[in-house]
Amino acid sequence: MKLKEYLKLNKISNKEFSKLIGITPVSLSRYISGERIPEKEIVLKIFEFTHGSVSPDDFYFQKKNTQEFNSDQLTLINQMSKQLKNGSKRALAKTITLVESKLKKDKLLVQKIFEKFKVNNNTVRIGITGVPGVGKSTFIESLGLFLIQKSHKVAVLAIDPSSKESGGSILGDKTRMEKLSINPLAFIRPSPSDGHLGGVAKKTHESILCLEEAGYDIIFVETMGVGQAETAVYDMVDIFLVLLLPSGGDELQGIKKGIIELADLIIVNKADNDLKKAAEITQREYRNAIQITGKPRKDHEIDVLMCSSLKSEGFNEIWDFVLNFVNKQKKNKKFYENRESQKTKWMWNSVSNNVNEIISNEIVRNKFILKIKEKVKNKNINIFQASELIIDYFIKNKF
Ligand SMILES: Nc1nc2c(ncn2[C@@H]2O[C@H](COP(=O)(O)OP(=O)(O)OP(=O)(O)O)[C@@H](O)[C@H]2O)c(=O)[nH]1
Ligand SMILES: [Mg+2]
Repeated sequence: MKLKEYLKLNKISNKEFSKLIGITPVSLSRYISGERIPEKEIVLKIFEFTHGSVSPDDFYFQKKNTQEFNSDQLTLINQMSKQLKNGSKRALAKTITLVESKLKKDKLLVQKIFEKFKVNNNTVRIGITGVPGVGKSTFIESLGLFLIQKSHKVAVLAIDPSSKESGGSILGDKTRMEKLSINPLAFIRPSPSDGHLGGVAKKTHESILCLEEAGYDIIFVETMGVGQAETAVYDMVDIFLVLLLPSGGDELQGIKKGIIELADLIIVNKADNDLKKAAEITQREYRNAIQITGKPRKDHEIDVLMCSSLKSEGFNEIWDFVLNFVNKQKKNKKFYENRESQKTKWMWNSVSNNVNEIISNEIVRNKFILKIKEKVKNKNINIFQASELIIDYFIKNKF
């Protein structure tokens, strides 16, 4: 990073820093402005004092500064942030589209918009999983409407296992939440999974923050109970619900066993009409099963409840459980710790996404990499050497 950025980020004055490395403030400001390039010893000292954040390259190569916005762009950012804060659905949809964009210029805009976001711990982020057809969308629609009646604003991020070929998300979910999607106090966004982590949209965490900024205080994240997506969603929410079908005596359903262990609450859906009896049996079975599997996480007793999403039955009990859970977590500070550690996970996620993006952009057109590929093909070098050379190249030139 440039020295100017480093000093700003670490709140170090020019005077202080020049003293640290033993030069005059005037020389330092010349180095910062690029008017002069420092001597080798000074460059090394700066490298050492900044723990490698400011490297020799930052003085010798003038990278195009893409961080600066012109006044029109700044006005646009301010306008968008304001509209978002006022709850404009248009601004919200636009911001999430920017969040999902892979373009560098959009990423910079997103960063700028996010700078204005305030921490909001008065929201509840709810992850919902279960096998296809268990009724996740119906459940979210009914519970969502139930919560809107209690004066909440409800948002839904449905992570679609969209096929790579179509490149888009299945619209089914939106039509399945017919009533919720037209409600002024609700916002539904199907996110294309982009083939990442078996279905989790890369940008779900960022999208959640946008929704909260726009005033949505209950955020549902729907995902299917079949892949790795669950653990990723689990890492983004405050409470994780697993929906089950009434299976009346069947052993564990077509859901991965590990997913049950992630559950903060298990809900047997479709407890209505002729499925009611089967639902009661499933409830009993799972209540027994969770006792056997031992202590739940988070010092919290998990439970198995029943509901009918079609008939909107059982929601009072479910919502009481959710509120109780969140309040307890807030009391013992786990809620805040959890959100903090999720931020760190988000950071690493973002690092690895960016690194992957940089690498995959280069793989197809970089002459050096193509040469290495050729060498491997001709058996001039082995895979270990090739991977080391490539990593070395990226560290020196691209990161
Ligand atoms: N009897 C009954 N049927 C329900 C209930 N909830 C959902 N269904 C039905 O189950 C079917 C699947 O519901 P969805 O809400 O689309 O299920 P989903 O889990 O979101 O499915 P995917 O998104 O494909 O994974 C639909 O035909 C619903 O009408 C319920 O409480 N009772
Ligand atoms: Mg669904």
